[in-house]
Amino acid sequence: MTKARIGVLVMSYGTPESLDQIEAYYTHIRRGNPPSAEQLEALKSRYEAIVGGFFPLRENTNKQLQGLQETLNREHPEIEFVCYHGLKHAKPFVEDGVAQMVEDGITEAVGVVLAPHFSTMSVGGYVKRAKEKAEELGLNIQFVMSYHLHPKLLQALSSRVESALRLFEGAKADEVRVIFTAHSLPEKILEMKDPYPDQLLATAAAIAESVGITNWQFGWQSAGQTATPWLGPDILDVLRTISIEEKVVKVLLCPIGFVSDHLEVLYDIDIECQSLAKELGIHLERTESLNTDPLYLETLSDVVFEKAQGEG
Ligand code: FEC
Repeated sequence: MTKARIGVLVMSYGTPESLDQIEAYYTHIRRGNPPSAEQLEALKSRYEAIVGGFFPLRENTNKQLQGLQETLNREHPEIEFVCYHGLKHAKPFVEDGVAQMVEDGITEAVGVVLAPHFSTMSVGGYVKRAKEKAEELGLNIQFVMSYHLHPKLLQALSSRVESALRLFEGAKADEVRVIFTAHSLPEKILEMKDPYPDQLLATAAAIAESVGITNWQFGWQSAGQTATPWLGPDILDVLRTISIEEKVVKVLLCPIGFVSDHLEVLYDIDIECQSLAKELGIHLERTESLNTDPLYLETLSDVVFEKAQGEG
């Protein structure tokens, strides 16, 4: 008997592969509006400043996709799972991934985004594009919408918080302020009753409970430079406020909205937040990114398998 074959569309943000691709990438993010020369230079210099290679997201996403495919096929040998990239702002685009599946003869598929929390503007955007292309090509595809409270995800994140707290040698229990962060979005998502902020707070509260910390809060990061207001408080303002008003000197940042090392972690936290922390006299640490943590890959494998079985 031949095995059932299921395609998995692994959707993620996408990144340029070289400095000369940044303009096209940025233009795509800005829905076809090219950035000004100053905006382009500012973005280029952020990529050039990050440690660990210019574009680590590409390699990390490749490894996550490979790891997910291996985990799925190891845990469910009765099915053949084949994973495909579907990137939001770079090639292969979400639509390319769907088209490739159809070309390869796949008829049943599951889509999952490498971001645990649902927002109409993030996960909703990926799903809409994949659905439209799948309908056009006659592919049957189901989507995982969020997995922010999956026990293995919480376990992976909690153990990262515990390890990073040990970097504050000699600190008393609850002396370190733990700040959970995620990518900000335009405030207008609140009018749409978007679940994004509540899902993020639920993840943060579950980690805090499992680690046994009470000294924690939430902050938004990486807001865009647009005329419309974005969700706040911004993490840089949070650092200033807790330093000035509460005299906090030990801070651990835990970017729960991201699953990989990339610009928003390696620049926005490791360079921008770290430099402000130094100015303020704060000892700042960050939890390690999930990248290919087996618990994260098992989380993805579980939610994809459940969806393929018509559950979840
Ligand atoms: O390392 C890399 O090359 C890519 C890092 C990267 C990730 C990422 C994830 C998210 N974003 C989300 C929302 C927005 C909205 C805008 C926006 C703009 C940018 C720009 C860059 C960028 N984002 Fe991003 N994002 C990453 C990188 N993002 C670069 C453009 C310059 C800038 O504003 O900094 C505003 C778009 C607009 O102008 O309309 C909104 C969300 C996530 C997390 C979920 C996900 O991964 O999809 C939400 C990684």
